[in-house]
Amino acid sequence: MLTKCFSTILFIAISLHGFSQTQLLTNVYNRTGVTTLNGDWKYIVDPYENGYYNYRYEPFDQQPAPWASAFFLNSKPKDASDLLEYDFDGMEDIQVPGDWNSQKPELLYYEGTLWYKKSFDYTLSDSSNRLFIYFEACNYKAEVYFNGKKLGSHTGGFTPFNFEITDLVKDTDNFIVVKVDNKRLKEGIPTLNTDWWNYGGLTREVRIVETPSNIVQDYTIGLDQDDAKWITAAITLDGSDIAYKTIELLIPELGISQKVQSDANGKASVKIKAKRINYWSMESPTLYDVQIRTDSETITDQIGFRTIKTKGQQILLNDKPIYLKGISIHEESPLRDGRGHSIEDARQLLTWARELGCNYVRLAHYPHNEHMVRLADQMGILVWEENPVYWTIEWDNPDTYQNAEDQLAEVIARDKNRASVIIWSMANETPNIPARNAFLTKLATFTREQDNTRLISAALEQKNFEGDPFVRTIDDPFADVVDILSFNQYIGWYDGLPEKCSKISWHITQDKPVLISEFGAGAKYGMHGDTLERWTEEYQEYLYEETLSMIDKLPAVQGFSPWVLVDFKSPRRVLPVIQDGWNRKGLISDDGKKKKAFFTLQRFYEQKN
Ligand code: GCB
Repeated sequence: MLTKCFSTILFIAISLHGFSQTQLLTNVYNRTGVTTLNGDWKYIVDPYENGYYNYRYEPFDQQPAPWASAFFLNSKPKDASDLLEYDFDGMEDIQVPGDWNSQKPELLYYEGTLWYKKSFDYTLSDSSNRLFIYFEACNYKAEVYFNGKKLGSHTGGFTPFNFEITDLVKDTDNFIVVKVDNKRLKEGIPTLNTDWWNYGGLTREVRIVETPSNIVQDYTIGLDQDDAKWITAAITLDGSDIAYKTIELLIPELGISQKVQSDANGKASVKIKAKRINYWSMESPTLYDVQIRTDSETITDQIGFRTIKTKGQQILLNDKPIYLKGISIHEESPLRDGRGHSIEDARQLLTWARELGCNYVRLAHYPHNEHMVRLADQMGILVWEENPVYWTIEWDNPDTYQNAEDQLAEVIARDKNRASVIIWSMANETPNIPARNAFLTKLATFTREQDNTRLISAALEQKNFEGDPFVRTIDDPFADVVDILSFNQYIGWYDGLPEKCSKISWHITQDKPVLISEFGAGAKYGMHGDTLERWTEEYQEYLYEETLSMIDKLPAVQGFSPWVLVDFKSPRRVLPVIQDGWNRKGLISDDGKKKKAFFTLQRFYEQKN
């Protein structure tokens, strides 16, 4: 990880460790040697988890000799007299990537276990090579088995994980079985209660990654945030022969070709003085081709170089103040039903954001797929990434904390080389109580240790100042921890009518940049009426007009991300005819039609320099 170790010009750390199965392979997005396992998989719906537990409710995968009825064995009857009560190959297909809810009408509301199976042949192109199976995301809990052996499990629905299968792969008849369980859990991250659809399944791509025996397992390359003339790089090798190896870092357009030697542990760090960098910015999102070469492989990436800081109430990109013209986005496909996962989904969402005039998006309320941040890098759109710590979770539960930390570590590992990502958000609308304060403070400390080159925030809540309903303040100890003070507010929707905005004054005392992370109102596309008639486009438009004029008078506000770009599915939203299972606060309807408020915000952003 990039941390304070870059204070010296050339620093090589020395330690030795092997590849653990859960350590994330870097940059699978761009790697060579990738074979997709997308497409048809067989599936079994298993609400009683009959393929996982025996009749004493003991997990089969913890028995010395699991019965053939354990689904992960993918058993077949040996002869006509053999009793077996499942057969993957006789089942229907399901598409990966994809959630099951939107693919199978009978599974729309299903929350529980579904087993996935895919068979494939695979021959290593070199017998000394290694093989990994990489999941971009699986919601929520995955138990992963390969050729009848357990590889491990993973918790958390929105971040990647991988396992090494080098010693288990055969030339023919491999089978991968994944038990996916999306039951909501009180102790989970997120917990039982959210305002979005709990899409289950192998929701993003699954890939087989073949690598040489010694690999570049991880790297962090970016600008020194204190001195933008320097590029810093930290590289970790993995394999049996990684000590004292020459690693070459090439950035041809900057004339950089720097050799560095790994330590006994396969780690290397270097700091390079760079001339004439075109810094990555919204107007000019320059990405440089970067190569990391070892004697066994070359990794390529496209990386932008920029600094991001705060100074008093300002946010500085490359030392210049910026105003974040944003919008919040859920990861739903704008092109079909269900969870978004494709580059086309990402492109449509970000193109709409661009059309709105945005230079910034809040990716709510969990890490979105990698296409989003890769495209944001290319398009010059700044990104807020969020951990799914939402509303009221089990603040006192150490396992819950660990789960939150793991999910955050995984998204940081995936996206730390993306210039577009400027904010790590710890949480959304959490209660101001001691256990939560301790939890989030620990999470923020962890995040800074992992990545001290970005800003930390969280969507907090506002409250009445000294009991006055017309004066609002942010009175929250976590406000002292964050770099950017963000809060959600729904004056005019959950809190009075739109004209209330003009009566509110703000008592914000923190000397930090302020972002309004949410405001909004529900409107059904095509429903028209008076400005005070709920659910009409006119009400939503009026609320935007009133809120924008309120915000414009607040000098501390450095940007905002209204709720939300597109209507999204939520089982909380049951009002017939109007909601029918959709949160209608989108500026765009679920079938892609722009509501009046879209143009109100677009006009505001046009005028805002
Ligand atoms: C919020 C939440 C968001 C909800 C939204 C709403 O404050 O952060 O997840 O969807 O309000 O529509 O009520």
